[in-house]
Amino acid sequence: MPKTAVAKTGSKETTKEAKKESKNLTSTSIGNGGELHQIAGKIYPQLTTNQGVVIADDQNSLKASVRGPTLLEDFILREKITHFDHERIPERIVHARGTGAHGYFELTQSLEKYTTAKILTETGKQTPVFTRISTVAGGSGSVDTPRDVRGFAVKFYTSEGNWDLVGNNVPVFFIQDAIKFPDLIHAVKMEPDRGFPQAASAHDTFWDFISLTPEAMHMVMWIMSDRTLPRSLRMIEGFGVHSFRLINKNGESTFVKFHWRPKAGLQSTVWDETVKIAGADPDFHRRDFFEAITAGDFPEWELAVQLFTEKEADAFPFDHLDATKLIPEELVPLTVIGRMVLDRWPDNFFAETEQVAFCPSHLVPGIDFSNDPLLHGRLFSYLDTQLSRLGSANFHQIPVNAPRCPFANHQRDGHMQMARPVGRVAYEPNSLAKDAPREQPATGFTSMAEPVAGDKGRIRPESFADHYSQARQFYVSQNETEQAHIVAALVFELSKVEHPHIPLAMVAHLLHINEELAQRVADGLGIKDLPAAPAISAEIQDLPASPALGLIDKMKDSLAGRVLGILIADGTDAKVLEKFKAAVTAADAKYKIIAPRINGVYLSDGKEAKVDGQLAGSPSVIFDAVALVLSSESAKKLARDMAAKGFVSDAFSHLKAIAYDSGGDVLLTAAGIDKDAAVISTDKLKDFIAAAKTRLWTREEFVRPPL
Ligand code: HDD
Repeated sequence: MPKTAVAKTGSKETTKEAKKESKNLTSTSIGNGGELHQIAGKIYPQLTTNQGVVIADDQNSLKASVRGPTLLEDFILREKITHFDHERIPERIVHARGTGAHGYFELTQSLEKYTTAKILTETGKQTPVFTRISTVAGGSGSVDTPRDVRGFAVKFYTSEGNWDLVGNNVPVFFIQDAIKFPDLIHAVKMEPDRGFPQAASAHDTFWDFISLTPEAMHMVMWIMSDRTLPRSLRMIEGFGVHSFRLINKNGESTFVKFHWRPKAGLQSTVWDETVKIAGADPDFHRRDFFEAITAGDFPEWELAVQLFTEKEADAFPFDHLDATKLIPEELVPLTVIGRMVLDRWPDNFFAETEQVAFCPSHLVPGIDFSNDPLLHGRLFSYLDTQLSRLGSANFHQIPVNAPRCPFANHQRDGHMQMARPVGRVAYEPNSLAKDAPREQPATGFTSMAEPVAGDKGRIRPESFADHYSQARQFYVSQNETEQAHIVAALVFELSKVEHPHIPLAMVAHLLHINEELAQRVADGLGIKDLPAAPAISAEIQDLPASPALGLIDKMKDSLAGRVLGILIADGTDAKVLEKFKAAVTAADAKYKIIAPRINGVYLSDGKEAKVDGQLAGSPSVIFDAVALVLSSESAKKLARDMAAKGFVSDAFSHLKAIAYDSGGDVLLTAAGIDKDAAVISTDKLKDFIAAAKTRLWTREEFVRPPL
């Protein structure tokens, strides 16, 4: 027996700790429920095969002799390698990269007048949820921060069955009909002949498709805004996008749109920062979410609804069944009806975040679909994709997908069947099993009895024809900075396109949205002669600006949930540092100490500082604001260090507040920073805290002159 595998089994250790540990371990590891054994005083469960056979040696495969061939007989080796070979499942064709968490939803205002759904009528009750937030285009190993829409999918484990609200952080979509979805996704994903770019829309095929799809123009305005560059997953809005129906006890229907609004307010990064974050921390959003939840700083959203009748909908100047349109809040105000708190990180990423299966077709009685043709295609697509992704019609039995209310029917068998139904009856109606599940006509799910008439055909309604009015409304609702960022994004993306006719076609569309926008983008691309705007069939309306569509004004005037980076080095004034840390903590923010070395940094009082990050691996892009608390000696040395100068100049370029003491001042000078209102001495901590809550937008014209 090899030395490494000395495993004494059968120890009957009964201390409290041992019992606790065995409970934890056996509850999370299938097949390890057997006896405990002890190595070096620590209690472990026995390592076994999947058949429960205790393994004596997990370090060496079975050989014919000491230097001889490995034997096929080694069932332990083969089981282990076979399982490993099958560990990956097909990643989601879209939204492959995601981060999920458990939590609860609590209704604060009943919608009893509109629906029978208990989740929307029982106030005060906490319903468990699992929420997954994702990027769309990139693979599961792609970075967290490309310019991309974020998926916002919530599974409510209601007492009446699972309800999945599968939305995005943008309230509209690219296309009006689901039949175009494969084309859209093929266009945005990496180009098939070359296998790049990964997680990026800045390439020919995406913009080719978009330039030939006028209905995408409204969504294009949203994705070119900073909404697609979130600072944190805790700081994005969520939208159900489609209209749904609520059905009350009299069978009456009211249309509804669902909105999630983050308690932490909205916040985005600027493009240059986003690009650098991708290198500094590809898991930036996942890590941020993990750190917030495990620190008890739970992400929270309000759920709000827009409610409107069929008659009101008929009077809208657009068709609410068209997913490229939103309903301005000025037209139908939002009513907050509840809140969602995410308070538990999953135990296992694969078991939960990867295997969670959302389907817009998962509805509960009292909620119903509208006739949005995009939604209807989705009702098919998600169930279908789960079958290929999870490999079995029994995916609903995976714990993260299983309803938390009783469920019973006569569906049987199939791959990976976990249930063990008893009895001889697997059909209904039946007279043989009195306790078999039966239909419930009074309380079960019924579809709204909507009258339907008309000619069958591959038809697009005339009411879907206006593709530009809301795009225009979005653009005029942005402030100067936000507009400048949209221009810069379009110029960046279209500059990556190799075929010149494509940017030209895009500029032509932009002319319908806003002439100044089109001109600025054309200038940025070096296009001298503006193209003609494409012919259109619907008149473009000048809709009033809607403040709800902006972003910067939705940033919260608070440091809660933000993270500051404090750059220190040998000799940092311990008192200044302490005062600074206390002020940040009092403002509800977190901080991380960054230094040239992770260990052995001594402060002015001779004590060793606890350092969270080494300078080269912790650039300022991963912080909301920074402080430079340095001795003059250290500052002089750092003044020759590009990582230190980059720390400062990036913070400045990304419009962040910077606090400095006398040593910090030396570094500011070395980095060539001209002090402005948000570069503040550590003597004025209050001013710094106020400045750190936002960004100094007026600085932008000095660091990035608008196009
Ligand atoms: Fe989709 C995943 C959101 C249109 C087909 N979609 C997926 C996810 C989100 C959305 C958040 C990830 C769910 C998760 O975390 O597992 N999708 C949307 C929104 C849309 C939309 C808000 C428009 C309003 N999707 C859409 C259409 C189709 C799909 C029109 C197909 C006809 N979507 C899928 C899919 C995915 C998916 C292929 C991939 C993985 C999955 O379903 O579970 O079926």
